[in-house]
Amino acid sequence: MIDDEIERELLNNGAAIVGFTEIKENASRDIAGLTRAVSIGVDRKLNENTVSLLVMLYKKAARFLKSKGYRYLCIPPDSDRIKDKFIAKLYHVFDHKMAATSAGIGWVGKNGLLISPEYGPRLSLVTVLTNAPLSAGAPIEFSMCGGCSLCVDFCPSNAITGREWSRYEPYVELVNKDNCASHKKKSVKLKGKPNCGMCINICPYGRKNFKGAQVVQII
Ligand code: B12
Ligand code: SF4
Ligand code: SF4
Repeated sequence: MIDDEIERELLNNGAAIVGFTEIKENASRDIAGLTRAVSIGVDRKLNENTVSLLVMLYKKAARFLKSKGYRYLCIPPDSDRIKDKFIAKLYHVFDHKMAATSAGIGWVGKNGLLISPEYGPRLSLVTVLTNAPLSAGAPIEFSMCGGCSLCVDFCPSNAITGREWSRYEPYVELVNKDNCASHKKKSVKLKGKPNCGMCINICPYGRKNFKGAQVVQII
């Protein structure tokens, strides 16, 4: 099956996880016809090397889909290099976390990030839209953060509101993006780029031997 083939190709080339989803209800007119999405996650923090790996993976997926005669549109991993281009406009109508929750890879945590049970918030994501007849995974409907509030308590800019995501109320304000962005600008730069990521480092999901957020104690 095409699903198995594309999944194998991506896993063999460095992806940690691959999911498929149907997007016709949530897509804008600009991408009508591309009703399926391949959501690809790599188990690495978002930095320059990770962006290169994600770009290599979406090109693999694109080449594969093209070879089978299907259309595709790759949504790039970060916005920096493509400001003012058409694709940057799509972030607000179609983003990587939406694809990943819809494909059943994980939920959106209180920290506003995609959390997978296996990898926590440590996945960096990329999405390829296509008209290939891929199967669709079962969407994740609710957050599994439970009683944990580590990211809320430790965010240095108080950006994390503590509210919970659900597929039925997906746009509640989880993170005050302005607070986060201005803190990142002031903090230590990593390879010339503003960075923080405390809300990734502190999250217990995806750590070895972790059984569930409810058992977390703040020390
Ligand atoms: C812009 C951006 C930022 C900006 C935000 C500025 C702003 N004013 O908007 C700033 C600079 C703050 C930022 C910070 C960070 N970012 Co950023 N960012 C992005 C970017 C480029 C676009 C996000 C966006 O605007 N999405 C559109 C809005 C509407 O979505 P949202 O509110 O973020 O998410 C909602 C939807 O996904 C919705 N949803 C989820 N499932 C479903 C299902 C359905 C059916 C529906 C309808 C909706 C829905 O629920 C979410 C919560 O409300 C994405 C890359 C991308 N193209 O997705 C990376 C991205 C989100 N960032 C990422 C990362 C890693 C970070 C940082 C950790 C970087 C760092 N080291 O400091 C921080 C974390 C901040 C935080 N806790 O959220 C990763 C997240 C990976 C993950 N596991 O989730 C992404 C996906 C990049 C990538 N390729 O991996 N980021
Ligand atoms: S990246 Fe830092 S400032 Fe932004 S939400 Fe996460 S912990 Fe808070
Ligand atoms: S640190 Fe806790 S509350 Fe925050 S995203 Fe992770 S599990 Fe959810």
